[in-house]
Amino acid sequence: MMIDLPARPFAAQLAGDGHTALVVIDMQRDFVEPGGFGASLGNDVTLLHSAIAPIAALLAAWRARGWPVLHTRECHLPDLSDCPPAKRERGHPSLRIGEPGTMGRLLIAGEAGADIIPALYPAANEWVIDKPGKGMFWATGLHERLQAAGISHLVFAGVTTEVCVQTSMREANDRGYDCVIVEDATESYFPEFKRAAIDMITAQGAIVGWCATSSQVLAALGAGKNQHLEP
Ligand code: TIU
Repeated sequence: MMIDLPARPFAAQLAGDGHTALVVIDMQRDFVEPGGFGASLGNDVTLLHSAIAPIAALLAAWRARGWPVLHTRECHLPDLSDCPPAKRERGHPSLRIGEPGTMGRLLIAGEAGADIIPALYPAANEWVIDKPGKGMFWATGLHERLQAAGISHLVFAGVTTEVCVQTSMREANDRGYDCVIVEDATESYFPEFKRAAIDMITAQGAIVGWCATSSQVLAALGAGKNQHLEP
């Protein structure tokens, strides 16, 4: 069963019967809360907060259907053996990956900051993919898991639009998945970069994929407004 979805630049389809996964990228305290990695780079983390309620609504709709949900976390092993020096040494952050912040060591698996924010915390049956890169396929084995689960379509939410969301969506597109980014369920520290990333993704006949709003996705799923949850 295919589900029609009004979208940009033209109508899309989602695969029903659990073949469309909701992908929530890196809604971690380290990006969304003060004192984490995002703040260490000089960013205003409050710019990401408007995505939380739309993501909660999408999670509720997927959970109500028993459809697959996957959450990613950008993080590294405590010994940093999976963190290339080029990544750790880049730029002039106030703290580097692995250094102690107010939520533990920045972007280190198992630390409080690397975990998902409470409002969007994964359910026990949902996939949680720890990824050392910006993209969700590098060094994760995710493609094989998605293939084994029969997942053909991916609906993207999370942060940040032009970094980990865009990288993951491009990687997914190259692996043959049909991808939709949910405009109000993704955010960036740079509003102009969010706009540009979505424009790039959808240009040239949806060259990377489609863009829809959370209301369009929920309506297409028949979820209706009563599925909206407060964060
Ligand atoms: N800095 C920034 O915009 N993003 C990241 O470093 N990672 C993610 O996007 N998750």
